Amino acid sequence: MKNILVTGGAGFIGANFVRYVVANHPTVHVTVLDKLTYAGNRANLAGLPADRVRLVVGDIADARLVNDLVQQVDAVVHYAAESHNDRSLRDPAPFIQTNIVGTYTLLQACVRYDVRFHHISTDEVYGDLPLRNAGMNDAADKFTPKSRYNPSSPYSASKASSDMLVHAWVRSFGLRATISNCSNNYGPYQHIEKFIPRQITNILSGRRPKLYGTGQNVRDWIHVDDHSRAVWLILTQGKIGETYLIGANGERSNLTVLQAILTAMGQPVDAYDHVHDRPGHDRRYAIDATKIETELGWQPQITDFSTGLQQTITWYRTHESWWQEEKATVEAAYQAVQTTEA
Ligand code: NAD
Ligand code: TDX
Repeated sequence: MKNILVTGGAGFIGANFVRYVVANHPTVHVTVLDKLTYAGNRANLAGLPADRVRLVVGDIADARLVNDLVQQVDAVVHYAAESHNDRSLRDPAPFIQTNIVGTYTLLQACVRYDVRFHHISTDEVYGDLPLRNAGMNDAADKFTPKSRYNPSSPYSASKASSDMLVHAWVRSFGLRATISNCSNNYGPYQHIEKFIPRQITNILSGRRPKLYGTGQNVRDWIHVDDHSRAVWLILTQGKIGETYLIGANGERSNLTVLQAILTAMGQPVDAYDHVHDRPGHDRRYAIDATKIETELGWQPQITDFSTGLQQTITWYRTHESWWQEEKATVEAAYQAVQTTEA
């Protein structure tokens, strides 16, 4: 792998992946294709060497541009997407266009030029799991590569559709592709509309954190750097046609995570507001990562959530200029649809 195209490389996970590649694989050159939507930010790639990383601003659904870029590389790592469930409930159209039509456009180009393709997806394609009862067998109730697709939101349905396209292009056209479905990421450069950075920046800007519903919903948290390491392994050693699930045994209720943030930031544990729940809110996600652990030898390295969270809080504290300008707009958009519960 000498030249790779990273779509969505100016977003949260894509930018962290580009930084991981630059730091750990010195012979690789990265071209980023990113539309710089509200979620993309040039600043996420600031400071990277110009002879290793090039940013092309454009749309993954632009077939001419995509064909031009794909024929110049050995592999495509496809992160670009509309990624936020709440937005997909308000306006699904860009999710269909980018996540489905955009992925299709990349697949066609990769078949035409016989380029290796890695598709970044989410555990949300499998829908949700029941909340765990005390004494329940751990391994028995997690998502595995054999779990049934059962997406709940327009976002997760569009990602499920894109996964299906990849499967079909492998089987019908011999595309050299792999898929990974990862659990909830946290770390630096995550957009402040998302749960953890929203609450951190609420506290930093004198606002109260907002919890949906009762806060009993469970997410399976993984540090973004562990995700990047896993994707690199799959890209270089994964088996064509296979799906790998990535997760770090990080199940936590939203309330637990919020209270950890409040405590780490010196606030009382009840200093937050309950707001109305997300429609169709998935109850619980949990990943069984046995396959990538046994077949590729991957293990998460950032296993202490409180340390990872503290580093993330410090990052937002020391990068106020990265998020401050947008904060009022993001909160105003939420306020238009979310009312505080009595
Ligand atoms: P993000 O919203 O932070 O970044 C998405 C990036 O894609 C942005 O830079 C945006 O400008 C770009 N983009 C959007 N539409 C585009 C288009 N039409 N053409 C080119 N670029 C476009 O998202 P993220 O959280 O970094 O997620 C990245 C990928 O990882 C997504 O595919 C998402 O489904 C997947 N994923 C995310 C998580 C998570 O916890 N955030 C977990 C599992 C999988
Ligand atoms: O203010 C909030 N309060 C709150 O309680 C927000 C923004 C969220 N939540 C809850 C909803 C979820 O249960 O926190 C949980 C996490 O919410 P999000 O950050 O919006 O993430 P989620 O919906 O779980 O989806 C994320 O993980 C899977 C990413 O956004 C997706 O791109 C990824 O596929």
